[in-house]
Amino acid sequence: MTLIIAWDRPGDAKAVEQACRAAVAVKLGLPLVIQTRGRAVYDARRMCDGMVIADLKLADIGATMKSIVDSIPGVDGVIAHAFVGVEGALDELKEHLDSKGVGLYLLVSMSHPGSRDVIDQAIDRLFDVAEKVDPLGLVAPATRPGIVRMARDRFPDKVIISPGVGAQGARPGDALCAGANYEIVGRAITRSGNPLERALEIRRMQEVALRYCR
Ligand code: BMP
Repeated sequence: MTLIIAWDRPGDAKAVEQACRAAVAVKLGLPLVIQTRGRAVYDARRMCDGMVIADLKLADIGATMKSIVDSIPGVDGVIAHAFVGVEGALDELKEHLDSKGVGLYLLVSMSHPGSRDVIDQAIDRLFDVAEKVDPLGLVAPATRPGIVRMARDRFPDKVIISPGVGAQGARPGDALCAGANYEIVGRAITRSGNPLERALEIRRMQEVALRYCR
């Protein structure tokens, strides 16, 4: 399975419950985590069989990131920004998550055009950070497959997860063809009339794309 469902709004619970049958994981957005005061973690566990990743977009000193993580128990993975750097930040977070058996995903580039303003200009330095921290995986944008390809070339063994498919314009399979392991899809599924059917359709489109690009 190559699909991760992005669940960002409490009102999308029913859609997520249906669609997650076709997905390997559910990524919980920060608005959802805040609005449900963390209860979405338990709801996702109850509704879906796959992994639960909290997209907390951590970007702070180590002590604060650790305390944020501790306030959202029960997840399999969390997402943090690579740009905060290693010493006193991601080194402490990684050690803390390792002790809890929670996977770290480092975000090295974003799917919106403004990522080019600052983040993408420092992509090599962000890759250096990722190399030092040694996370379980990386977040890289499906909307810019060239960056996914760079990430895959530099990190042959990391799990790469890619948002931006559907509502943000990337096509199913664009990031997979560039080397991502999973594509993250939210609104294109949660706002469709038949979320499970749409998720299965996206998976079929991924398979077709992979057949032609590999
Ligand atoms: P959608 O498929 O509805 O555009 O949702 C994408 C999800 O991925 C949202 O939860 C968004 O916050 C997240 N995301 C993103 O779109 N771009 C990034 O660079 C990083 C993200 O986590």
